[in-house]
Amino acid sequence: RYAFWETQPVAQFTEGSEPAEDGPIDKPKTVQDVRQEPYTLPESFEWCVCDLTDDAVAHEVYELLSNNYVEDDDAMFRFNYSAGFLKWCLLCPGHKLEWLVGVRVRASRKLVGFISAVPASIRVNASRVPMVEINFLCVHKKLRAKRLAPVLIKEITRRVNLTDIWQAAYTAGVLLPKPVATCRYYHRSLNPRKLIDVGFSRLAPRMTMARTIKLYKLPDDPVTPGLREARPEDSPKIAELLNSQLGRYKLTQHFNAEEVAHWFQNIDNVINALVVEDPAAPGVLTDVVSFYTLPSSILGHPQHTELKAAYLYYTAATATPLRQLVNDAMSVAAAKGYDVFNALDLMQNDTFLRDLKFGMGDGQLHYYLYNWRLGGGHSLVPGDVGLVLM
Ligand code: NHW
Ligand code: EN5
Repeated sequence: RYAFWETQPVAQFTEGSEPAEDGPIDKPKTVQDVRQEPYTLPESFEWCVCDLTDDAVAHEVYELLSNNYVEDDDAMFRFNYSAGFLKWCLLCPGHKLEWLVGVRVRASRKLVGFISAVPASIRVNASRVPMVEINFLCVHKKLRAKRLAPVLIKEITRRVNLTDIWQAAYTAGVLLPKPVATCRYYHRSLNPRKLIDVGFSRLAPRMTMARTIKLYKLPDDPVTPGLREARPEDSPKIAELLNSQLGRYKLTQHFNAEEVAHWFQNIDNVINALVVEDPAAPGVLTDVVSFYTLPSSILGHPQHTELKAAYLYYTAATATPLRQLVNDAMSVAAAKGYDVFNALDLMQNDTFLRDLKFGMGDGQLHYYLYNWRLGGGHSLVPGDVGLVLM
């Protein structure tokens, strides 16, 4: 069934009696044990490092993904990560250019494959493990089903292992051996007319367009006193707030202040991070809410070409009701012209999805760990997950 994944140190569907404790699946190895030579590609291809600090290269990666990356089940929409977004999320603290792996056609130099890794401190139950997050695995549509993906995966594994990191976290819409958790996408219409026009959503039975637009109307401005954009100097306080709130989950990321300064900043059309500064206690931050921008191309529509989507990133609520915080973030997004606000059912999100008029999407998101087993083969429920990948 899974010719490649059956050979990898990942939990398998067939396992019966797993060890009771969490821990690595592979026997311990050292950097000396790691193969020195890159894996062999078919003769007509070659490896390259995609130096995203070079805007021309960032644009090549953008073009590859824009034409060949993830689509929904009915091939109506395709993720269209912007070049600026790719630079932000792949040139993060601790990034290594050798982990931005490309495959080019030797003859033409055309970029036809990509995979990335960025470092992250991941906590699984009681263990804090240095890992990488793997993302943006992509093979050009004309080169599919030729077993190039396993070569990309083995090569990035080798490059990560060379730095003495042995575990990874990744998410995918497809089912592979074996998810640690499975989450669902939820969608909140901000611009229902356009969503209906392009087939992203439908007019509910017995609803008119006018009533639908009214139903989804949001306030022009946020209502929480003290809500403002996060600033670089907030980072130590945000880190404290966030890590303490993320303490409740079984799978999550630990952020240091430098990482917070990167992941919780405000870059137009890339990332928005808001904080609540207690109006009664200047300098005290009580809440955080953030969302990232990931448009989708609308495939084959005569008028509309792009769906502007915001994705809820991390939240940390201690003084403001989570529901109000997220509603404020949605008001901000609506005012900025986003068409839809998306969220997963992880963290405590199930406490507001209904009230805030989110509807369940047709997509799932499976969470995976490489070379890390959950004791007893137990999997997590969405409410145990406090990890959001881009
Ligand atoms: S998930 C998004 C992945 N990208 C896309 O879906 C874009 C559109 N599709 C494509 O570009 C986010 C191709 O279809 C891809 C597969 C490249 C997906 N993850 O080359 P073959 C991520 O980026 C397995 C993992 O012939 P292809 C996370 C498949 O099951 N494996 O197929 C990435 C089969 O193996 P099997 C996937 O269609 C995490 C084999 O690939 C997969 O031309 C990566 C077939 O290969 C997926 N999304 O190319 C793992 N989709 O066992 C990281 C298919 O069944 C692991 N496959 O025979 C950790 C590494 C680091 C460790 C460090 C310690
Ligand atoms: C790695 N970081 O399927 C990520 N999206 O629901 C890779 N559906 O947008 C993994 N099919 O339900 C990504 N509208 C896996 C997801 C791949 C993309 C995907 C789904 C998520 C999606 C939309 C459009 C469906 C079009 C037909 C959807 C219904 C929304 C509606 C809004 C109003 C209230 C009811 C629901």
